[in-house]
Amino acid sequence: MRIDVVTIFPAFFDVLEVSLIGKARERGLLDVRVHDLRQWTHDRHRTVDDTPYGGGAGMVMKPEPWGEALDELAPVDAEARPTIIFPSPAGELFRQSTARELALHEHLVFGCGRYEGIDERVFEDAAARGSVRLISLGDYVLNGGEVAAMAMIEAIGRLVPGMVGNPASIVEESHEDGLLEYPSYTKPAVWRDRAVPDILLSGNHGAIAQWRAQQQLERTRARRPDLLPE
Ligand code: 6GU
Repeated sequence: MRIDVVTIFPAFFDVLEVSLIGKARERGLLDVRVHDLRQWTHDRHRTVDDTPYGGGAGMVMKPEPWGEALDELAPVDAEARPTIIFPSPAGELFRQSTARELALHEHLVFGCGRYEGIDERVFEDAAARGSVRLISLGDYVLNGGEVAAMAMIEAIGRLVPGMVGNPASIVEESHEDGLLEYPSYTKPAVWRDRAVPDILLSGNHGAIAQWRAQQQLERTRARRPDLLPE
């Protein structure tokens, strides 16, 4: 999978090198390229934003550098159309199912804007080049799309076929089956007077599976009742 990231803060993405994604990169499964939006400016101050038409607080990202970035990374006449993702608190919610779906795409382009926004015409221009998605991490506000893009790249990247060492570990994690994960324990069997639940030491795999499923349900009911059907 190829991922292009356009940002005014390329340094945010330096840690991709050392993470799980860094390994995938070395193995050629993931090709992540980070681009400084300012390379597509032409004035002495490398300006990327301006005051909003109609007034109001904050600055809006100018369309011209974005247009040139997209000309290069997602040309209108290309045979393959990328999926162009703009992290935005005004977007659809990012879920495990979103990550699963996006992990199947060949080419993703992330456009990281500041939270006051990008000139609306950029989204229209992008739609001529690929399929545009505005995606939010949740109902809170970050200063810009960078941290959100990092989270999405990690969630998507680890689902790219060949990425995680043991595919069963993906199937068993939180959200993959719509429920929160069951509690985990390792040695020692007693630690600071706290014992591991007896059932896990029983060797009865059927009973253990049943107990874990029950734990998943109880935790989901307690912490995330919104995930359960009525
Ligand atoms: Cl995707 N962007 C910004 N700026 N803030 C957010 C977000 C995204 N998701 C939640 N808050």
